[in-house]
Amino acid sequence: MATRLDTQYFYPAELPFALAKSGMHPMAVMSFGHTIPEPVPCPAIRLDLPQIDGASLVEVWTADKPVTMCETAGCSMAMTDDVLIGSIRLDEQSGVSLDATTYAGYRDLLQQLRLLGYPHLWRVWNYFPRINDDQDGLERYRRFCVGRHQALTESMADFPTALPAATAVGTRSGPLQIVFLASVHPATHLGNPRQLNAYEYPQDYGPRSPSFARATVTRATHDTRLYISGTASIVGHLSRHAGLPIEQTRETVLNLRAIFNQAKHVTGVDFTKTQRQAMYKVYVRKPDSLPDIRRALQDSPLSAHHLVFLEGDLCRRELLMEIEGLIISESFAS
Ligand code: 3EB
Repeated sequence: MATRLDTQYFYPAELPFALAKSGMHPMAVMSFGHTIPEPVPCPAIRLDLPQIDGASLVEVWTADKPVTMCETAGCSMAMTDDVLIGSIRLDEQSGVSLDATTYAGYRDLLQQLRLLGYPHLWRVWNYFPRINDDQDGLERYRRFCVGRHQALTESMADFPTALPAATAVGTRSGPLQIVFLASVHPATHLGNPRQLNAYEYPQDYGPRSPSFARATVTRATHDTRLYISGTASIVGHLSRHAGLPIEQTRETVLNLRAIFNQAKHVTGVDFTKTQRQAMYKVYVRKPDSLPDIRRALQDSPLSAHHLVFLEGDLCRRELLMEIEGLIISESFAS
């Protein structure tokens, strides 16, 4: 039987109790802008991305089967017999460019996944500070894309079609952190018909294109999951509505709808009708645009679901917000 993964949110004070619950096998704990009470029995991912919509929460990933931990080559990983969650932290050394640091991180994590037998990347989250700053004549996000592209083209079979859904968001401080979900089983990666594939962006956006898919669908015994990448106000390859948070939010919702349609078209699952759980993270560049973004979301299908609002920088200067999602369906994809 495939592992049943669960993703839940807790208040930090509840964490020791939640992690000790019988039948819960913790795989990862993620915190946003505050500290996680020590100790935790699994990889702990601490992100300086302040939660801006109220009491801070901790995200906990668990499995319904025993979990094995593994720490090696800077990777901190938790795995069952079919899925693996890991994170790698890379402190940036002075004089070393972000593309070199990113390349080394991706190379090491891909090697670990191959050695351990979980070669299929399902979902990746990338976090690092000063994402829009210039480093030696090239924006740090663009340097990150160069290093990621180099490592993935070198060692990923079926590049670019096997690229997974991803997020890349700028933190206020901290190392480069790459969080990854991988499996012994392949997944299905989707494009968004309203947007050019990011891996086909023209060079106007940097010397190497961003290596990710718009969404990834995974199938297991218990459910089918749609992991939606960080999705912003981009149509084709052009940013829309510079400086306008309400309009950017509406455009982003149109992009999310298009991904739901594409998922139905490709997998046969209507995630809008069969969802058991839906969770969204809304990354907001400037906290003062939160009321506008919230209002724009009130008229959208997202308003019925669990939303977490985090302050973070986006990978194009004009983008003010971005939304990622995880939608779990009761149905089985064909
Ligand atoms: C975009 O669509 C917006 O580089 O991994 C969104 C999600 C974005 C992931 C990444 C970038 C990434 O191009 C930016």
